[in-house]
Amino acid sequence: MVPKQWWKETVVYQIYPRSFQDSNGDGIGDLKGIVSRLDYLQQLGIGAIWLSPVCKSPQDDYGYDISDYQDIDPMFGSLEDMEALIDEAAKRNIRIIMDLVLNHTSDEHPWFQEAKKGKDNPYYDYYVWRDGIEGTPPNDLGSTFGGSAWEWVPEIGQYYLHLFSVKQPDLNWANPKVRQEMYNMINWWIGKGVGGFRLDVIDLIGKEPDAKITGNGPLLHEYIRELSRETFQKGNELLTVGETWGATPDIAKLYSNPDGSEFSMVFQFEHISLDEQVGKGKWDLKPLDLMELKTVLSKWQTELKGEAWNSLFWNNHDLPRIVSRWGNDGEFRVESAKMLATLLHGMQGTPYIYQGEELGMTNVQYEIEDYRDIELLRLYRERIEKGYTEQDVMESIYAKGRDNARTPMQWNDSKHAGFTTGEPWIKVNPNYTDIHAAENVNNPNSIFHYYRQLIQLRKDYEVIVYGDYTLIFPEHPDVFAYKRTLHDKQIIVVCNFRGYKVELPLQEQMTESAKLLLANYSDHLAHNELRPYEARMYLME
Ligand code: TEU
Ligand code: CA
Repeated sequence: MVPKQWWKETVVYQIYPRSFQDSNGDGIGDLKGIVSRLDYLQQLGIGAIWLSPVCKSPQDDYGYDISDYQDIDPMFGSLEDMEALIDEAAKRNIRIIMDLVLNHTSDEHPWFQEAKKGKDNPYYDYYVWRDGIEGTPPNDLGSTFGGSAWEWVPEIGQYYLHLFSVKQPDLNWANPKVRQEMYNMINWWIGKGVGGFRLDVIDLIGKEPDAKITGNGPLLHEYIRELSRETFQKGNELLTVGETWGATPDIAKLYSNPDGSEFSMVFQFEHISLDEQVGKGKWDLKPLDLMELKTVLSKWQTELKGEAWNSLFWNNHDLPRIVSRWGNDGEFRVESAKMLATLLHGMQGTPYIYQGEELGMTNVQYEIEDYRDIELLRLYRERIEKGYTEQDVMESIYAKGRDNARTPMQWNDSKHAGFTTGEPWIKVNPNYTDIHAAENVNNPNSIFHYYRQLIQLRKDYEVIVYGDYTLIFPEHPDVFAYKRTLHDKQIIVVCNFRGYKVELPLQEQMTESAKLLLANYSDHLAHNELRPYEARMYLME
């Protein structure tokens, strides 16, 4: 019996399979490798694994370009390996969340191979085709990965839309046949026993390209409600999380309406964009303003309360590693990694841990030829051609390149960090000799055990799951602090975001009964000051 809304009380771990654990020495992570690491994840205490795509794919966008939704790419294993993973995870009370890429397929998907044979082909309308205008694209819609979002196909005499790479043609969700194909495929996976789905760029399926509308299109929620009715609601308490870059709290109340009509929750990215120059996108940086972070995260905590459900994350396979981004990956790497974890895991919502975050894995600085991601390699070419200096471009790549998250998981200090016995598809971060799982698991004061304790506290104290959120010390320029209240219990979380000691009149918020639940310094000074990146969680009852 699956507990009702179990997904509110669990912590999800994201695996990027290609970089997690290789089992056959080809340098690429695979499903059997994941099975071999389930005991490690069970020890951490997580209840679900979000698996980045493992379906058949030419790997142009490393699996987010799918050519067969109902088969596993041989580089990751077989359908039997997938079924074994689902079963072995279930034995450890861990559910598998599949990554569904419904907005686009690979151009090597049979549907697209058929579609481009001619306008009279039954699959032509599975995709978005438009006439050009005097030999130019229909409009100036751009691809996320650079260049035009329109690609000319001479055999058809038209352009097709691709909001991502040219090898990722957008599906035409206005076509009921496309929607039904997707529903059939999802129900097939539900039948395999998956515990839920992550929906890749799902806010784009309502696009209206002629009006240059991509996210939050007029029919978006109609499509999502049909999708949910035809699939998720037929499953057994599935965790469904939509990736919605353009979500606001009001839109999120539709996406994660408690009536279950759409998703369990969404990934919103407002906090993730706070160190980007306004209107300039991810590559042009500005320092994080802590007051903005406090305002944004508090807004999402308070505005969704009782009406929708938050996801909580710092990292994923597209984002730089948080300890390098907003912590300190040098002198205070361990303290700041624990501080950032405390801030997130004390909040209302379902926390997500990205592989290696629980070890304090850091960003990397490689030579351009050692990078693999289509997005950053295109940025490099484009900006060098535009005359940017190599140093400027590399600084952006070091800070925000997606490969920061995709270097292999660091298991131990043996060759290639125990990730593979072969040559890894991408270099292992050279700091693996100091930062790896074996050291963490054997060290009770490690970041791993700190995350394990945070996960356990969420299981032990329902005030962490269901308590009301209140920001405290809102004006403090260096500290992010809040309290959670449920009936007669209160949690207080205080986090120093700075690399120096700060004063904090904490006793104003404390009662005599205050009990320290967790701290990232083994000894504690007086209540009224916090050391560099110091974090504490108190219980009052
Ligand atoms: O990402 C959506 C997306 O827009 C991101 O690619 C984001 O814009 C970019 O990473 C910013 O640097 C999803 C997947 O998470 C991503 O891995 C895929 O590349 C993309 O969709 C296309 O499927
Ligand atoms: Ca392998």
